[in-house]
Amino acid sequence: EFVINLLKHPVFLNDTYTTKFIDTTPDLFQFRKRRDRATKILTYIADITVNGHPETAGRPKPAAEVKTPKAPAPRTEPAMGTRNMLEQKGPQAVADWMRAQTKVLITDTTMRDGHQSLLATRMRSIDMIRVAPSYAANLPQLFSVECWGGATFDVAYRFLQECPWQRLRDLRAAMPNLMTQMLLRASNGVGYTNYPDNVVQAFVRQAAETGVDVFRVFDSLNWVENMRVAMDAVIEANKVCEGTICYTGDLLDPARAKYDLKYYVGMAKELKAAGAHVLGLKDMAGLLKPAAARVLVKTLKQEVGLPIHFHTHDTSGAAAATILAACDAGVDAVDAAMDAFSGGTSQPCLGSIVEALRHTERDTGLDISAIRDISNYWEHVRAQYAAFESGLASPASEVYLHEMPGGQFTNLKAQARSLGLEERWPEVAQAYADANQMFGDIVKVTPSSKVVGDMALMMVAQGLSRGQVEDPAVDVAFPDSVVDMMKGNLGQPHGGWPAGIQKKVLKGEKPQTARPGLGMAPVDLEETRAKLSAELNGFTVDDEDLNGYLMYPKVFLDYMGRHRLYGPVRTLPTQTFFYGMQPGDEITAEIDPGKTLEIRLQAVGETGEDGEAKVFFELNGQPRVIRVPNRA
Ligand code: 3PY
Ligand code: ZN
Repeated sequence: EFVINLLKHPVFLNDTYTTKFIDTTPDLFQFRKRRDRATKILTYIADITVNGHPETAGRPKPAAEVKTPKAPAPRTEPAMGTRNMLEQKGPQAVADWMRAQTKVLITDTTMRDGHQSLLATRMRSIDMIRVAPSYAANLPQLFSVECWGGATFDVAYRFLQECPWQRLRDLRAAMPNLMTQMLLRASNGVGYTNYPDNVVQAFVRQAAETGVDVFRVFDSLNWVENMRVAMDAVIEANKVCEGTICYTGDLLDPARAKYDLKYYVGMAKELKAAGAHVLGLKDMAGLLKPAAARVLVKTLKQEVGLPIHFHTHDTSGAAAATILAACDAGVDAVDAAMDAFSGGTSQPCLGSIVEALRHTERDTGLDISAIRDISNYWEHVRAQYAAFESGLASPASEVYLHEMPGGQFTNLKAQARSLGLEERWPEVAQAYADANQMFGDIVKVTPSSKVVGDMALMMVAQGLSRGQVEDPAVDVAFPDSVVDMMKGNLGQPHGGWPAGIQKKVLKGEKPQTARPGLGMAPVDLEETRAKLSAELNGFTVDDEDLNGYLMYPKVFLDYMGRHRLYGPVRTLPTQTFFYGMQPGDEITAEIDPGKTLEIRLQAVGETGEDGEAKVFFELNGQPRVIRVPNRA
């Protein structure tokens, strides 16, 4: 039995703060009274029922028959897993154990990269926490569960109105035998910009304490110099440091010789020297082809000696072939996603890889019926998020042209749509490739990929060719992100920035070549905590909140402001969260362990002269009327 404590976080217990958000949006809610959490939740449901959720407006709706998903029952007590090994013997022992296995080890990415790549990162914690005990009990042989970091951190606060730390704590508690894994953008933390060293260090310390076991650390320009602070912090926390190479280009193409075998081996050796326990091989766009994987994995194994953990995306449709080739070549661990969250811009299908390796030397030993049960659950989860589907229906060999990361592809498409450029997508893809070459053929992954995307959209929107952009005689107003990157604020790429474009972008300003963190003063953490607390009317700011604020000050404050109005909405079923309720609907929400609200929507009344709608509920059998402004 696991106790899933949804609500012990102080954010949910303290009710005394206000923020600018409330001051600046007085129309949102007229009431000033302190309200209990149940009333807040009812207010949220009433508001969404009357006004709709801004995130799902105008988007496809889940089918009428979609129900709250039910997780498969744990079949036994959780057996000992990798987490127990880490706790008892430390990260080096885990790495040694990895190398000693003949079986291929599997990481499930469904709870992080799977939905980040397929559903714009919108999966809510409750849908993960509900199935976590089934993972612990039924799939104890998993290497790890990737469930945190990357884009999930800010999306939780920003769009899902929930605390990412609490998600981590709950998942950690529900899977005590399995290693949790996160994606960390080195000095860029889980953000899009370089942070001061002590902010990165504090973030890693907190992530380790709240529940991350494996840190996959990468730099968006593959600059090891810019990874050390984060890697050192992971090692210091006694967690598994997966120092990661981002793969780009085409290893076997002589025309792309910038990223050849020597380059990757050199970087891998640097990562080993920097203390990596495991070598991550991150093919974020899914560009590594099977034959190249064979060569790369075999050589890295021979030359470096670290266990290798391979991550790819199935955008091309050929990723499973690459994974199997990597397995032949001796890769130690691979990433995959459960059926319903696999394929396309996500990872290849976990169950299919397990079956492909069955009865071979490298058999994973995972139970296919347990995988199927869990995967069926995920299918129901995905059905709830129809609003966030990208509509990408088939494999895209075009990925070899533009080289966009799986997590960016659908995002950039949505951005193009919002600029009215959707019809001209092939031009965007070409411009992305051109912008990449213009910047010197760089590694493209968050945040460098965003810079290339910004440039590409601008080129298409303004009808600029690469030649024109590079021509000193043509005036170009470059996107801020491009200026920032050319200044050296994301670090240095292999071979440096091309002098011509850098000069044009910077208009004579001198770029920096030192590690960006070197020039950043440390943040006074206690002073920041005190100021934040004052801004929140004396709310006690714990370390998790402080670290959330340091990564995303405005996003965090907005989250806190909404939290004061709406309370612990993370406990609502996903359908209710995004669509409100229909008269006659009944739901339950567990706002504390053992404290469950039974909520029934009776009716939505007329909107009065004051512009407020009355919404009639039954809360645990008692009638409650909630008034919300009708903004619809
Ligand atoms: C992220 O940084 O969020 C990524 O998924 C990069 O691949
Ligand atoms: Zn990925």
